[in-house]
Amino acid sequence: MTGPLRDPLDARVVIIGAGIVGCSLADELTARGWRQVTVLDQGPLPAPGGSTSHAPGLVFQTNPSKTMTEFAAYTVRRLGSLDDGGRPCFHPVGGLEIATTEARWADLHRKAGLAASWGVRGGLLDPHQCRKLWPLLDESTVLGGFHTPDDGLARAVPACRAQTARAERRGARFLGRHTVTGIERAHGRVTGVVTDHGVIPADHVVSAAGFWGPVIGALAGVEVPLLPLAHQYATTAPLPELAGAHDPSEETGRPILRHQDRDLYFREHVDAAGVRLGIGSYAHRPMPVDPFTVPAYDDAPVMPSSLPFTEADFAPSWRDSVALLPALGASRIADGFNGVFSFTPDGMPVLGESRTLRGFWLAEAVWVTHSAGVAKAVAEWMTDGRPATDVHECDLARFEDAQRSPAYVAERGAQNFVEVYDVLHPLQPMAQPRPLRTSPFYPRQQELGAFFLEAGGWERPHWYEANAPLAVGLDLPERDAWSARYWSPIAAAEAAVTRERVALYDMTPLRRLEVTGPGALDFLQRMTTNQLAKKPGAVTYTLLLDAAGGIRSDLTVARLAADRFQVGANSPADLDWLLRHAPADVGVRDITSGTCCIGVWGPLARDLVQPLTRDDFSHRAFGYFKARRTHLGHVPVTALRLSYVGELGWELYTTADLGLRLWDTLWEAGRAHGAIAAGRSAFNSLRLEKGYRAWGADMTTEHHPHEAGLGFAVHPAKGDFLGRAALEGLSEETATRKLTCLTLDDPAAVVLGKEPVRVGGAPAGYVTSAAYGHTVGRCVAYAWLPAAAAVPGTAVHIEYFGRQLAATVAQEPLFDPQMMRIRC
Ligand code: FAD
Ligand code: THG
Repeated sequence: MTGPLRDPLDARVVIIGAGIVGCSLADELTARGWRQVTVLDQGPLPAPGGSTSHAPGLVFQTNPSKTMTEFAAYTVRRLGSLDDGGRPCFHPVGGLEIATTEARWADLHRKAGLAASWGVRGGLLDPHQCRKLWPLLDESTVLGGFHTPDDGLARAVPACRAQTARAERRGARFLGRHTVTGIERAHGRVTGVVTDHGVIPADHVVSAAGFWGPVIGALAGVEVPLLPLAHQYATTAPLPELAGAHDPSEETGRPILRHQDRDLYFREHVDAAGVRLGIGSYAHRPMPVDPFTVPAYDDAPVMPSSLPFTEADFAPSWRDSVALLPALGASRIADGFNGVFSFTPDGMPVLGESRTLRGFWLAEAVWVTHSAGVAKAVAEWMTDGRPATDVHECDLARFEDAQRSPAYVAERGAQNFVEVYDVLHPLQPMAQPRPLRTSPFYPRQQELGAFFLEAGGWERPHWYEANAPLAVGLDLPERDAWSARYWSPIAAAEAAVTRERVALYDMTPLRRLEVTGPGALDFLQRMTTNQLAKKPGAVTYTLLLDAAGGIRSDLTVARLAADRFQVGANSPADLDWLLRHAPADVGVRDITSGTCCIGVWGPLARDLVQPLTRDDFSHRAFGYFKARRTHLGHVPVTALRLSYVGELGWELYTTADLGLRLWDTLWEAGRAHGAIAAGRSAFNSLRLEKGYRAWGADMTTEHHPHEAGLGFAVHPAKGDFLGRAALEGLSEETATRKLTCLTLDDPAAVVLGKEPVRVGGAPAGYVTSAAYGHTVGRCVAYAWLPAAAAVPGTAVHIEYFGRQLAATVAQEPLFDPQMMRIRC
């Protein structure tokens, strides 16, 4: 334990794994003054035989995730500044992704937008310009390319060596040929690491064991959801066509090249013998590897992470390589191997401290590309309690129970390998395993022709084909092919019915936590920003902040009894966060799976619900943001009067066993009022018109409440709460950037989210979420913009597939600012 008298800088850290992640983390921790850092590896240093030891080191920074792009950008800067024997550890040769299909060429336009959103330099090139960068390209097969001059090649082993040397100068120890065989623990904390050379005491243990993560996790009793897979990498014989252009000491010259339509990437290897081409392929069948049976370093033919090259698997990739670079036809594969590294169910790394074993950290499933950025974030997490960058997409706590089974991890991991270079629509679900989680209403939803997409393992209706007749004759603008995917004009009809009559929404996937016990009120008061000391029956919208005032989540808290609260939350990380902080006299429990919820919303919601109960559901008797227990027909329900879609109505909760009965009861009662079932697509449109934020997309820990337009939920006068001190002196007036409501000028234009926003032609921000506002007749987009631009009336442009769409900053909310529809 880190005793109270010990200097925090003397915390004893053991990092398992001296690959690029372990070495980078030792560097970052010692840079922050931590001086008791030990790095262990079972293999010899500096190339102990993990994935890093033979990584070709291509770094393409642009990623749909802002977080991942920032990790990569930091890695480029960090490795570029590292010196290994007088040579840098990063070559900024640039990156070139080429398109040979129309779909890819369109996607590269979208990618150029992402790059602009996250601040990566890049430009689209015509085939001729591509060929100038890569003379061997068959220009006739190429439609165009995306060139990113700051991407390049990381020299992973030299980067390990340089960071090791620097960390050692600051006091860190690196011990090769030390195999970890156990994790010691006491009272829910790590106390040490068992190795074949004895026990090393530790206050923190970080598993940076790459694809061996599940093995180390098993020693600690912590599930590590990743799947090791082999990936083919081959090198050609020296190519005379490439010779001469390079200085051999530079190792490489031309941009790294991606041919994603054929799941291929290329780099040059320059040495005294000439220039060879390295070819990596994701085109082959998934080849999973059991990390528990990987041979030890001395027993492995080459290295534990390097399996024999299976030539037959590479044959189609060789043909595709020759088709793209015809000069290869005269050459051959000289060398190859099947190299192993990690894939996760969602393609993102697994970072953070286990809640059940404190002091046990994971930094797994990280590419060389993101290594230094991840190391910085984990080091900040360990030393300051939070990373500066929002890491919710990488957080170990993001997985649902149903997403941690070995079967799920295996299926999704393999699928992520297959899809790694695919053109992926942001709404595109994975095919398997589905359906996994269904609400009790699922059979009725199927009867109504629900179109399901998946989130958190849940099947969620996006619209219902049964409503198709309502969409007939609607005058809707034509959509482009991309924005028309996973969308239907039926959603517009569902939105209209919600505004005009009443609709049923399946809110079952909305996370529900129960917080109970004598200390429950004090606990929630301390954890959240708003005043919760209200009578039972009150519902409050409130925020979870971290110590720096960053938004961890937004919640609704219903006080159902003096010491019982129902919390409407966002991700599994909310449960994790509350459990971490809960004192002994408070119980926190996730009740989502055993319960269900229907939102009944629209001007006729009261007409639908009132006849089903003897309780008075009038505005006077059952006000806005109030809760009560009642019966609707045979079904006991908890009713919360609130609405994320901005209409009169209730969220109606009951236990899962009664779910179908609740649905049927409401459905029957709804007939007289023209009620329909409506899906997420309409839901998202309605909530954006109303200006309601979605945590994770619109705001994260990188934002404080006043910037995000959520200052109204912060009540410093109620007493102390986590993050309060950090908000002191901050207000809407002091905010330098703001979450801003935009509407697109052209009523036919649509954007989907993450597009760059320009003000006066200069990059100014990015779209967080967007949807067509069917009531306002325009696309609504929320965006982060500098405060100076966040003034209603300001003209901006949103880039969509290379086109600059005119948009205007609007006064928010666009719909019902007087709350006439809700408070009635
Ligand atoms: P590793 O480098 O695997 O390090 C983990 C270490 O933990 C190992 O050295 C291992 O010996 C040690 N260890 C495990 N168990 C124990 C134990 N019980 N006791 C002690 N030590 C233990 N990434 C890119 O960004 N760009 C690319 O172009 C790229 N190309 C790739 C091509 C191939 C063929 C492969 C295989 C991977 C590629 N990657 C690429 C992925 C990248 O190499 C890995 O994601 C990255 O190197 C992982 O680094 P790491 O430090 O997490 O893991
Ligand atoms: N329902 C319930 N809990 C939830 C959500 C929900 N928790 C997570 C997430 N969704 C929270 N998001 C919101 C956002 C806005 C509102 C409710 C939940 C909302 N806001 C009103 C407003 O801003 O005008 C009320 C604010 C107030 O009166 O304080 O209704 O969908 N159960």
